[in-house]
Amino acid sequence: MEKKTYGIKIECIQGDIASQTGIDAIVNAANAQLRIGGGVAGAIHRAAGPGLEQECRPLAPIRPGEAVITGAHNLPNKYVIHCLGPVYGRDKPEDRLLSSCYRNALKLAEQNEIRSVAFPAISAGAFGYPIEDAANVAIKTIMEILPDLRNVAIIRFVLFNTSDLEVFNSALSSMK
Ligand code: AR6
Repeated sequence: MEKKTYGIKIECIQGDIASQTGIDAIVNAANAQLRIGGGVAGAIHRAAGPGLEQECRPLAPIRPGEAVITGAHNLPNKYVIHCLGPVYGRDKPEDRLLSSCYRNALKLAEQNEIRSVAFPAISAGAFGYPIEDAANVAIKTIMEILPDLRNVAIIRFVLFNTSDLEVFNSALSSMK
């Protein structure tokens, strides 16, 4: 589904974050070392090629809630914004740290005059964040930031499977 608020389009789709043609920046659910890993990070680094890890090396490590930006190498985008989400049950307070990921990613997007950004469900895989809670934090945070955005006009959530898509759709539709 999609929604337009403050002139900004927010949409949720099912798909692979590493094949978002036509989107300026994709967001990586990174590890602290910004290395290739599993899940989103694995898909992004495999599609980007080894140049991405090389560019990431001097930027690591990052802490939960932080974000850094790099080029996109062989991906069909201009930038990758790498966020380290909280490990559920370990990095606290989880909701604040997860919210910071979205805030810091959008701050970098604004600074780099990025028009469109695609996010995965940060922390909702290997890091164990329950998908409903992760979706609510993600959508609520985005809604709070919308009035401050000047450059970003499209925010896309890319969910890997239909059940996660339904959860994000219902979080989005329940927001004013
Ligand atoms: N496109 C979109 N979503 C995906 C994709 C994909 N290609 N692959 C998985 N997902 P995760 P995290 C979904 O584990 O929880 C890594 O190993 C997945 O179903 O990628 O933040 C890193 O190296 C889940 O809903 O990120 C870190 O160590 C969501 O994306 C650690 O995992 C996030 O899953 C980060 O864990």
